[in-house]
Amino acid sequence: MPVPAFLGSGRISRSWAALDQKVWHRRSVQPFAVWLKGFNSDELDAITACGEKLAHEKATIENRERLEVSDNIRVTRTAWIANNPDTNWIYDRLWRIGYHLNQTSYRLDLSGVSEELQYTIYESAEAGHYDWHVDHSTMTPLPRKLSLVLQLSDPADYEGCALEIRAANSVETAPMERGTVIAFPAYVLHRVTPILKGRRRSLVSWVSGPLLR
Ligand SMILES: O=C(O)CCC(=O)C(=O)O
Ligand SMILES: [Fe+2]
Repeated sequence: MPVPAFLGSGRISRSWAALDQKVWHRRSVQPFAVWLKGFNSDELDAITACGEKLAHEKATIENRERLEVSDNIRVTRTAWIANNPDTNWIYDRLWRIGYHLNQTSYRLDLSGVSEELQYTIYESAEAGHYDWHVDHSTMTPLPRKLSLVLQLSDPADYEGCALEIRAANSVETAPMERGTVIAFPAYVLHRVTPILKGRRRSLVSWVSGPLLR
């Protein structure tokens, strides 16, 4: 899938203040921002090994301030990667990537990654998926402002299971290349379409900050 030119990754050579009004407008309305090759294959293997060692639980959704399993909305296995000296490098990298993408795209007021990282598994055997939802929630310790999704799987290892983000009048598919980080504001509607073949893994992280006002 061709990636639009404005979604390119790499070093930010100019500060956001230097963006002219047109460029700023184009960047601020994009439904998601992308950082290609955020992690190399050894690092992705290490994250996957770390996630595989954990106990995987059936994922829940939030309904009236309670967490519940709801198969018609979400069939996913999840585990939580805690922040410790062995895993801190993953938190650090995600924060740096999220920070830079936010500077050039959304300019939300962010303070850091304050929740554990969600290691996520979609299995074709159970038709894993996650229907339209937003990540913003009143139940998290701090407001989720920016969602980050790291593609841990090679797209050759599965079919379906596309991360789709709702734009104004269209639905956009996020890039699937292994190592890509996709960022979008936590109140933006998104979904993961049913997995048809194989297994897909992702790492989801939320960057939080002061209350929206
Ligand atoms: O796995 C993905 O691509 C996204 C998952 C997601 O939206 C979530 O867990 O909130
Ligand atoms: Fe989500």
